[in-house]
Amino acid sequence: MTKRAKLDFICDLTASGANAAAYRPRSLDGLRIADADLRAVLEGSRHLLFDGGMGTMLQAAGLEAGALPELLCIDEPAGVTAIHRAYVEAGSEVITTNTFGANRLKLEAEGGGRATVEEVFSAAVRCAREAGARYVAGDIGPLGTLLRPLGTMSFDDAYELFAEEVRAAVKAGVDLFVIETMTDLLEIKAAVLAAKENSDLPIFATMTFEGDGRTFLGTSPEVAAVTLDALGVEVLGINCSLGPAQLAPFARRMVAATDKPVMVQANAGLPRVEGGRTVYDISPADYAAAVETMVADGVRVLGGCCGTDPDYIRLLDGLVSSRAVAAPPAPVPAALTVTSAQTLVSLPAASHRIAVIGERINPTGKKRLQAALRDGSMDYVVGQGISQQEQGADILDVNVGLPEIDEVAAIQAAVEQLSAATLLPLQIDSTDPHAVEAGVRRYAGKPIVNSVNGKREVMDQIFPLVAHYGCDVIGLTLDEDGIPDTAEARFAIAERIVAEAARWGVGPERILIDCLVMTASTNQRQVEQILRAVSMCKERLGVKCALGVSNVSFGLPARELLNATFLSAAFGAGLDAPIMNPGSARYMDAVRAYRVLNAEDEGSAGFIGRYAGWADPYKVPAGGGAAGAAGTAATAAGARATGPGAPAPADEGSIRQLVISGRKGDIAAVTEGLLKTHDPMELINGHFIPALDEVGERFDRGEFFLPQLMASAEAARAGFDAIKRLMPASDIRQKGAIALATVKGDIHDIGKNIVKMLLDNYGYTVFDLGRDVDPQVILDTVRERGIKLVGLSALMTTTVANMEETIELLHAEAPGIKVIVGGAVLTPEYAAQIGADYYAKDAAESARIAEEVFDG
Ligand code: B1M
Repeated sequence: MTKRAKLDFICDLTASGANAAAYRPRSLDGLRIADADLRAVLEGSRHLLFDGGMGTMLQAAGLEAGALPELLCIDEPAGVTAIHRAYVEAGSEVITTNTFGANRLKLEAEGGGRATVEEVFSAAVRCAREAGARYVAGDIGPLGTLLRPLGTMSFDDAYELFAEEVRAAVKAGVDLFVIETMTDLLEIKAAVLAAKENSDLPIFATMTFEGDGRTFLGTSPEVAAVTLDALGVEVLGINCSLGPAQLAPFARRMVAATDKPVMVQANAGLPRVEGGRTVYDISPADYAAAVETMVADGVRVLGGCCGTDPDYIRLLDGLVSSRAVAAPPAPVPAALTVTSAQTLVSLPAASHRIAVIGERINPTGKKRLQAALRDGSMDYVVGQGISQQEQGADILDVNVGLPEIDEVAAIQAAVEQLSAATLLPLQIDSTDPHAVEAGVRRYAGKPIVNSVNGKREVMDQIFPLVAHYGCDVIGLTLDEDGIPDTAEARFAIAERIVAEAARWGVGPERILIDCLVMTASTNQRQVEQILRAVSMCKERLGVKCALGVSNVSFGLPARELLNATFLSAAFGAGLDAPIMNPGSARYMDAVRAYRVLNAEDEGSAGFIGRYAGWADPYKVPAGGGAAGAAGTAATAAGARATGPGAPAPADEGSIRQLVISGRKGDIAAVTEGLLKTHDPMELINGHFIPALDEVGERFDRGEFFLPQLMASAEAARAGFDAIKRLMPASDIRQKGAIALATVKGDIHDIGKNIVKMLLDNYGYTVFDLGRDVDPQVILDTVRERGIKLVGLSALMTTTVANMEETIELLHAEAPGIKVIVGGAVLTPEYAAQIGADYYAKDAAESARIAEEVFDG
């Protein structure tokens, strides 16, 4: 039986303490490590040499890969073994099995179900062993399909596919795993957990970065290093995509972010197609020279990826022939680190830095949020996340616990959707360990768990989860006797929490102690005790401190004034992470001002940018007189407040804002309101499209990543749906039939859908063939329906070639057909060049052209 059969199973056993073994802190002693040399590698004192590319070698050997190269392990074992052997002879200590795509999905879809996962791994390991491999690495590549929310596959299904590979590899006798070429942090997390929970072998895990230093989904080398390290992999690093010289700066950044050994398997450069063959430009000598600098920078595990062959490996063997590491790298300075797939928040142990934890996603006392959670709607939760990000939060607390809802399901949905719509790391907040596990397990990043406390039962439930999933944790200073009154007694509980955490391998740098704020109206003398407790914990335990700030003012007037004053005092006592409403301009003023005084805002640049020209409500009027009255202050602060409760302003500006921030929940109502006074096409051309353009520009500048592009597209689509519902139907029907499609390889369909909406409205019968449409499907439709006019859309330079191919096919096979092309990437000249009959710059133009074709 596997260690993880089902989520409840793990949690329930953990709750009773019986499953502690499944969650024991990962250490080298608990692993099955082939020999002392491999152990030395994992300890960072020895180099290790992998092999190089497999695909290019298969081609060079004349082995026809057919549908899936992995099947060659069964069909052509001698050929695969010969390639492995060439690498062994060149010096490779690790041979990677030819199983990159050997998951059930691919074996069924592309391999025709000819072999099972077990059969492929068994044959692959046999090939590697027969070649004389010293160590055999079970190779696991991406599943080839996107995980939710970007794609359709669930985390749990991805996990199960990877677990099948892991079990098959273990049965076949691998010595370690190499999980590689991953671009999605959530997918690599599923693979790592599958390896960790279904084997006791070392895990090597690498991600693939683009030239801008981010993976396809926006993960940086630092985020990858911190998250994979926290998950417990033994070796982490980079593979594929670029040559070693281009990857060297990324490798350096990884080495600076983790104490684990770093591995790099670069390509022999970016692949180019020349005369129908894929070629790589970097020679073995140049490759080795670039790898040498990486070795000097602290990279410990070497090898090659696409385009490399035994000649490259032979030179790398020469580079690290003694295998002894020249000098141990300096340890990475301790810090509390929290990540999302795109963002790293780091609070160094050696200095005082502030991270604001947004508290608004918590149903306590919030009727709208409670109602949304009861309805199962996450739009409001996502809106709160986006607002807090815009207001300056660094981390989002996520609490969706209501007695009458399924909290496990709700937290999964909230985590999934917040990860898609915001860039901020999350803090999973629940008193139910099942909900905590459901949230942290499926989160693409290293979250904070809120919270553990000094109660034995709670520590037994929460620390195993924190250890297993590599999280940070908030420790509350309360225990079976409640919250103590004195600073000393609070400190004593914190000390117990830190000691228990150590048993689970969770060091003080991963802990935030919350000394629990009491209200000044009933416990006035406690405020000083709380601040003293913060100072004691900071100075003596080496932890960071969090506080829920606003409790201090319950029952008193001018709460924001008291809270902001307390916040400043708490910063002085050492508070690192206030849990607060970033929508309060007053609190954020205090945070930004403190960041200047704390030398955190270097050169006060952030402060000056924000406050230069600020109309200070307390400014003494010229000529003397009293300082601003409280009323003035409240008005001024209110004017700047962008609190989450504030309704979305119903003007054109808000369409732009709603699309850019990806709020699909509010956009329909705002659009409907504007349609009362605006022409639909004016809204589309004047507001929606410029907003999408701005999103595209931010994406270009690297300020936005794919999840945000997606969220904006969905918001725009929700607005267009509202326009479509309300657009007056045209009187004239059935003027002619038109087929519309976004061309093969391109999934952008917003523009095409607008064109369809307008042409429908002009009375044409539109056959919308969707997006990513094969030329043959368009031709078949044209023939079946006797269509005279086709509209093609393409938005990427890479898909214009497919547009040209479609036009050629239509003109050749359906004489007399007319083709209109459109899409932001096209120009009239280019349209003519690829053989289009018409170019439409926008939807209105396509209606004019249709009129010419049918009536003209
Ligand atoms: Co993508 N994307 N995107 N994207 N995306 C662009 C196009 C991009 C320019 C952004 C950028 O880098 N600045 C860039 C292309 C770069 C290039 O090749 N030159 C890009 C990229 C790179 C990508 C990905 C590769 C990102 C990645 O994964 N790393 C990926 C590609 C996936 C694929 O297609 N294989 C990708 C994915 C996505 C989302 C899924 C997240 C989403 C699309 C959602 C969807 O469409 N369902 C998306 C979005 C939203 C955009 C931007 C931001 C907006 C596109 C849009 O809808 N514009 C875009 C940046 C930009 O264009 N500013 C960008 C508004 C739309 C109304 O305009 O389609 O031009 P448009 O339509 C107009 C006219 O052109 C004309 O009428 C329309 C209405 O007036 N028209 C026709 C269009 N088709 C017509 C057909 C006709 C007539 C008129 O026939 C009769």
